[in-house]
Amino acid sequence: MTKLLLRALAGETLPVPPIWMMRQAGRYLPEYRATRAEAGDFLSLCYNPELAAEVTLQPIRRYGFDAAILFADILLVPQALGADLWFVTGEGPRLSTITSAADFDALKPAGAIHETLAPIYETVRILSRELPAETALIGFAGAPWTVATYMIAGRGTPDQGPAHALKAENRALFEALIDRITEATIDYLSKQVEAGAEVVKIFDSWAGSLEGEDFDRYALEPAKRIISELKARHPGLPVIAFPREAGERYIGFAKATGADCVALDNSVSPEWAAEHVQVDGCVQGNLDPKHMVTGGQALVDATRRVVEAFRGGPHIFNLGHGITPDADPENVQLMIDTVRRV
Ligand code: 1CP
Repeated sequence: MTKLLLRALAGETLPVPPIWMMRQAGRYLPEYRATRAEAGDFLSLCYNPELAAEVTLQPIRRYGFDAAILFADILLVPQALGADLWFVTGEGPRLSTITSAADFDALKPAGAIHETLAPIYETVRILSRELPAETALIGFAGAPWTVATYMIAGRGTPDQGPAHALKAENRALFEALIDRITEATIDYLSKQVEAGAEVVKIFDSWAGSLEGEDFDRYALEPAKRIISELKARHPGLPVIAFPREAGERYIGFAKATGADCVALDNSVSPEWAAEHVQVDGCVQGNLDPKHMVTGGQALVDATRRVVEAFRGGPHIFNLGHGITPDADPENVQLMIDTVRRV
């Protein structure tokens, strides 16, 4: 096993950590903007296997990252389940909402998602042929809670209020939705693995708004179910879990869910995470993405601090969240050079 990312995920402590970046294919890159314009719009890009593979490869060519992440979106699963999905320029995603039993009953069964998602599997097949031999291919999906927050509200929300409200008012319906997304996610990720994904990552971007028992029931339990089913179908498959802003709940999350690696956001300090989370195995993270905008010595210092903090155990270098469209591509190169030279 020579790919650095797979070695770190297997628990190896490496002299230089493998590097990739959340949202590494994205609007901060002029070549991404050009391909997206060629595709017409964001969803057309996601469903065009040649162009989606092209934007996935762009940051690999430019920077030589150790991993590529499939270009797609977590909101394709709701669409494949029958929700309407569109993107409003300058604002973000919009979906038809799930607020009643009738809305839920109109959704398709989990097994019906592949008709819509077939082009995504084709993108994975193209990538597994075209990526350099040393680059690992990461497939992904949103975690059930995060996907549910968008399906219930019909958009991104600062506090996930509509999802918390449905959970309080109609728990049976809320849980039926979580279950449907969980089943669809297992099938979706499983097909990505069959098509050539070597690692999968589960993005629970809004895990931090679940408290107490809700965190266990709707962040931890669904992750555990997805991971155990995937590992039963694909023995040895490495899984990265990202319960963003879980704070203290990062502790023990990998053990409790069976994840091989926990991705850390930048609200926790790398020293704290090394002591409390990396003790259980590989961690990924967690440079503040703002450094990709501001650059300079502060970027170099913060990058070194992350590398130093996690040097004693298995680590995948990454940002604490996605790179933003206003980032400077030269700062990404400076980060990479700093990681590979410290
Ligand atoms: O205008 C554009 O070109 C669209 C911007 C964009 C991009 C580049 C969106 C819309 N999605 C993506 C791709 C994407 N999304 C990837 C591709 C791989 C890569 O990382 O390079 C991945 C892994 C995602 C995952 C994703 N989508 C998450 C989880 C990670 C996170 O950022 O917390 C979430 C929450 C989404 C929803 C979504 N899609 C797009 C936007 C702007 C959003 C956030 C919407 C909101 O909350 O308001």
